[in-house]
Amino acid sequence: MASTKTYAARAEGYANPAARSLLELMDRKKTNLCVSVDVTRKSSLLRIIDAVGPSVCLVKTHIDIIEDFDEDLVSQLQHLSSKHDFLIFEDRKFADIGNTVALQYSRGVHRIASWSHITNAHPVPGPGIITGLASIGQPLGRGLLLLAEMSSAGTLAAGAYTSAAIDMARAHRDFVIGFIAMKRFDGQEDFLILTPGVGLDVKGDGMGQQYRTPREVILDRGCDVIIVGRGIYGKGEGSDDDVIKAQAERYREEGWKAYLERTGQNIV
Ligand code: 5BU
Repeated sequence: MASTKTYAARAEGYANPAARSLLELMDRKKTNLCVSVDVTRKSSLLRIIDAVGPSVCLVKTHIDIIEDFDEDLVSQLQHLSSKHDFLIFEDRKFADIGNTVALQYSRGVHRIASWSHITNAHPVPGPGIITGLASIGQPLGRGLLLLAEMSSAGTLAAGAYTSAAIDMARAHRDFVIGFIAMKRFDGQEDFLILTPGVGLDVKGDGMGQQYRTPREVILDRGCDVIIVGRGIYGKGEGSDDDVIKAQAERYREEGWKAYLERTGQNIV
């Protein structure tokens, strides 16, 4: 059962380099926290990432909301990734035919595949979306997550749609490393489950987002990585660094405690 095995033990089961690196570094850094940084200025993005860096395994970006994006931002992001030992996840949510997503992933101003270790896609177009993204990402050692479920109220990604997403992933295990989902699914294969909609202080945002605690997500639902945004950086372009650092550590501790309990490693 993937949910009771340690991250380190599961790393060995993955041929995909991004999945392997992620699990190894989660074990090494003792963190299952991904911080999602949804700010619009390059300076805010880099400041927040530098502040949360010691606490995270993964930093999630929406690069298309940055108003002053440039090549230097990518260099600095890569520098922070080495400095603090975390991977980068561009939450691009690709959703087109294979040929188009291959271009969106590799070209344009953002050239996502060149710097993002992990990205994600909606299964809605069918398996061609995986073939298209894999043609670019696989030679670079990248990994893909499929959106099997979403955290927002009223999501259509449920039931038969979710089952079809799992089947698509099973057929492409070399490149599809897991899911964005709200719970672990039964099955023989080990997939990574990354889960947004995590907050300790509020239940929603008035725009459909629904929050659960790290404990509910990691311990009760068997997910692997908690994705936390505003619960850590606050509002707008972000709180002060010391507040952000303290919040990141608070979520890291909660997530890690739940993982230790799940895997029977809790120190009494
Ligand atoms: P928040 O500030 O913790 O609510 O941010 C959550 C982030 O996760 C945000 O970047 C969303 O785009 C992203 N997200 C989500 O909230 N729910 C989903 O189902 C998916 C992504 Br997929």
